[in-house]
Amino acid sequence: MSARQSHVPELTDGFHLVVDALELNGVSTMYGVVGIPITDVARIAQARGIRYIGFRQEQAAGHAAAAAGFLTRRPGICLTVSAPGFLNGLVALANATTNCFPMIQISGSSERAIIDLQQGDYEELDQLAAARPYTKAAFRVDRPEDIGLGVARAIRAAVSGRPGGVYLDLPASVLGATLDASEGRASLFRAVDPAPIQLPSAAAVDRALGVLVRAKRPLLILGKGAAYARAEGPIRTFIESTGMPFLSMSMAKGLLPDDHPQSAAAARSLALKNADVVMLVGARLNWLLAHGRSPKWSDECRFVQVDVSPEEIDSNRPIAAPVIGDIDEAMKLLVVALGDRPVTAPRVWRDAIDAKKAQNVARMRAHLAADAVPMNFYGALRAIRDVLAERDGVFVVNEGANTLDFARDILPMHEPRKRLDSGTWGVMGVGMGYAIAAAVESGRSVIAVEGDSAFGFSGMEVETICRYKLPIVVVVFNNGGIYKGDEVNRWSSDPAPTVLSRTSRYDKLMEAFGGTGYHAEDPGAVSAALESALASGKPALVNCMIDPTAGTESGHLQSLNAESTLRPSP
Ligand code: ADP
Ligand code: TZD
Ligand code: MG
Repeated sequence: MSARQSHVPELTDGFHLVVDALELNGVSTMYGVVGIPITDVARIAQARGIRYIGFRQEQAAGHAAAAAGFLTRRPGICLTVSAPGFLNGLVALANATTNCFPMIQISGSSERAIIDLQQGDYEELDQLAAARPYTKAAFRVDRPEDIGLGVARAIRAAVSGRPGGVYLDLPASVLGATLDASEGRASLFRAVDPAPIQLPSAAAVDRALGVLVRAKRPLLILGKGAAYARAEGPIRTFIESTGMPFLSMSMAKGLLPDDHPQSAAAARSLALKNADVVMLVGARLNWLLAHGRSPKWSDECRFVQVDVSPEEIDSNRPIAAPVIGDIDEAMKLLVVALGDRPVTAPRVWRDAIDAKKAQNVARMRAHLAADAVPMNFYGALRAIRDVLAERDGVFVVNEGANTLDFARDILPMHEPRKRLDSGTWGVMGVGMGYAIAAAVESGRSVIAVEGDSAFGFSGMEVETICRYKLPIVVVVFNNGGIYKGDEVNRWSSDPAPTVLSRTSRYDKLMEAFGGTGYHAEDPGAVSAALESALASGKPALVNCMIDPTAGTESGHLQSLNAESTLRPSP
């Protein structure tokens, strides 16, 4: 070897530094769609032992990353190409931010100098500017030696405080730039304590108990922030020692089992309307809780709110006792404080809730037993419920309108963080991404209960499910439409706006990619299909035929649906 060659420095480049930085910070899985300029990020990640799950469309990959973030409390990573790939992923990043899920979208981008002068580069877009309004934070790395810092800042921004979506822009020139390997190594670091636990003050805890002690009709509402905080231990102790009735928002279901005697789920309206003190634990007073306003709520109701985000307080109703901090820690402090200042939910209130529950449970039982022909939501969901009752650890993913509303009420959850659904935005298209992330991150089985419209938003990811051989059973509730399948277009021969083809055989789509398809027209066929699919642990899809007249427009959200009083007459 000549003296000259021996001085050639060992080199690294932006591609390697990105992967090195992610690995150093504990990232073990990435979701995405590759292409110019980020393909080698995925290859190098695989070479380093980071799992890369390649999707058919970025939106589903992004939803997978978001769900991974919710389930693991580490930022889910979504890798996208420039401009259109970036924009496809941005929907999921915005949805993650809205839902308070930690996620980082890492996107390649084109030549800055050309983008900034709008000279028409390949996939030209000012991605950083486009991402900023929809994210918790957005960064661009303009020099390879800043990659380590950019990754660390992105991680910290995603998981600290209220978690959310973070955008990290990596121009192709930075990915391809080389630098001395030792200089590169020295530029990387592991973020220390990226999500520091915050504690509420003793005064805040005391104030909260002061409000609760005087309550005649207290109610506790659990939201998905409590699920994210993994606070089921102290929450259960608090609820059981106070005797307070509780309601679980959909993704908080299972923190305490739905059949817990203090669950007020089957008396929800009565509980909301009559409560005089409501304690919100990781739940926002947004549209999902009617903003805390009448007529659903009492105007006299006072609030205790446990949340990590101080700006959330007073957003809809004045909060008498804000408790700002991590829910797990806050609930532990509240439990300790109960020792000196016990809170007891009055018996008459609990009895009133129990009486209403008994009525509603009997009514639901009759619906579930009715066995309507053709099969309706009740029959199909009874079958799914009974199969789930025999198994632990199965995830339920759920989207649609009626399919969502009925399944949320009928499928009981017994374990925390096992239900993933349309969430804060009521968004369609999350189903396959959420199901894939749940299976990838946990190795457990997933049942995705999907409206036929909802499934269509990410249906091609069935190929992804098959390619990675994931234990996912997709159940498509085929009622031939958005909400219903029986609308007739009174004005032309085109299908009506809400109509989809009811003759669709979604099961064949799964078969096309090597999975198992089932077609079910009655509850018995649904349970047989589910039993066999879950036992096999292989990808499956049940085309579950539902009466096209069974749903209602907008599901449970009719009050939000603006309808024209001036529709033309036929
Ligand atoms: P849901 O839709 O279930 O009602 P939301 O998404 O509206 O729940 O509310 C979740 C809330 O939980 C957010 O206000 C968020 O700031 C809060 N949160 C998330 N993680 C934590 C945590 N670890 N500790 C405290 N609050 C948290
Ligand atoms: N697009 C996106 C991204 N999210 C949405 N929520 C909608 C459109 C509007 N929308 C709903 O709010 S529910 C729904 C749409 C299109 C589908 C309902 O039909 P479904 O469920 O087949 O999924 P049901 O059981 O037929 O009601
Ligand atoms: Mg439908």
